[in-house]
Amino acid sequence: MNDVSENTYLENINKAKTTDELKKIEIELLGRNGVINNLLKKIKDIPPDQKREYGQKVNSLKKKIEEKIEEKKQILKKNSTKSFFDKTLPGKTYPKGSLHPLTYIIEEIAEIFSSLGFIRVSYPEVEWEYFSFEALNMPKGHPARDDFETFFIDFPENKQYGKMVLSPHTSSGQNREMKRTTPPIRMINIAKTYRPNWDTTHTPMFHQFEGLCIDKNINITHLKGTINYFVKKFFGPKRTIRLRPAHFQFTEPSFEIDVSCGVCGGTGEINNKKCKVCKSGWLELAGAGMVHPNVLKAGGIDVNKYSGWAFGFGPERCMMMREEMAIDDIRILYSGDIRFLENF
Ligand code: FA5
Repeated sequence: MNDVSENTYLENINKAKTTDELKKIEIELLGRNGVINNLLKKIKDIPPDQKREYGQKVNSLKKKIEEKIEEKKQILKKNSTKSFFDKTLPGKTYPKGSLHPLTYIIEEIAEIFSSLGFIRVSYPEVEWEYFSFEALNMPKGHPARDDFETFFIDFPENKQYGKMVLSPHTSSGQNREMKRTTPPIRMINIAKTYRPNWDTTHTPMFHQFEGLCIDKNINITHLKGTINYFVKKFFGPKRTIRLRPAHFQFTEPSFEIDVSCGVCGGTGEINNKKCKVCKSGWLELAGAGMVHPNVLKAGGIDVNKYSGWAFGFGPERCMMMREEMAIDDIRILYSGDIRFLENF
């Protein structure tokens, strides 16, 4: 019996994690064949003049052990009541989060085009002016650049590529895709785009998906067929499209694509009154056209061998034009309003 063994006994008591473990230690130390009793049994072998001191030491150790065990019992009792767990109570429920509704729409769009063999890509959100404009047949100072009002980045200008901008449209990816790969090209570029607008149909950050198809003998019928396929898959078999002449510097000829209104069935009227949603039976959906030869040339494509078309849609607008969505203000999508988001 020495200080080392005394410390070990007390430490073991301290380490006990459960009352069962403590009980086991108590038996080992204070039980009939335990440490203390064995020490007491040895008293007969102690010289008579040392017996008294020996007996006192053993009793003092016994007392310390008893006190420590009692103290530990109280601690374990307190802890066990604190962590009492009633398995029969109903579990806690936490509100489930979900992806933003537009993310689901984008995935759906990507899947439709993937089924037609279009490869999904995305190009820089912060882009050089060259890819957003020059490569798209819009040289510096060209008024058509005003149509894509642009956020400029405070960054040193590049001699070859000009200023840095927040990409104002996914058409910026056309030149990059032409340089990344060779025809046949089937690109679907889905990305964030930016313009300083804010009203019921415009937000400063929005998305676009850009289709680009370049191959031998590509013509407008392929463009119409592809968009028609998309519209029927996305909006339903009753919806139809029409192409209206328009102007984009990077396509020739160019079109606006309209989709028949899902609310009035494309008639423009409900109960002899003008349809409030479309007013005409048609909703404007996207810009499109045959890729301008200058754009193909800037991408290193042989214009005598290849032709192509491109389109650019806004997925937010597509979402709004779905009958079941009933969204009349695009800004709700980015308002962070949980009452709206919870519906998806
Ligand atoms: C363009 O951006 C062209 N790059 C489209 C294109 C691609 C034409 C390829 C030809 C060939 P536009 O500015 O019309 O075109 O925008 C296309 C679509 O983006 C719009 O129909 C609309 O759905 C969406 N859009 C444009 N600005 C915003 C905005 N501020 N907020 C939400 N959606 C927008």
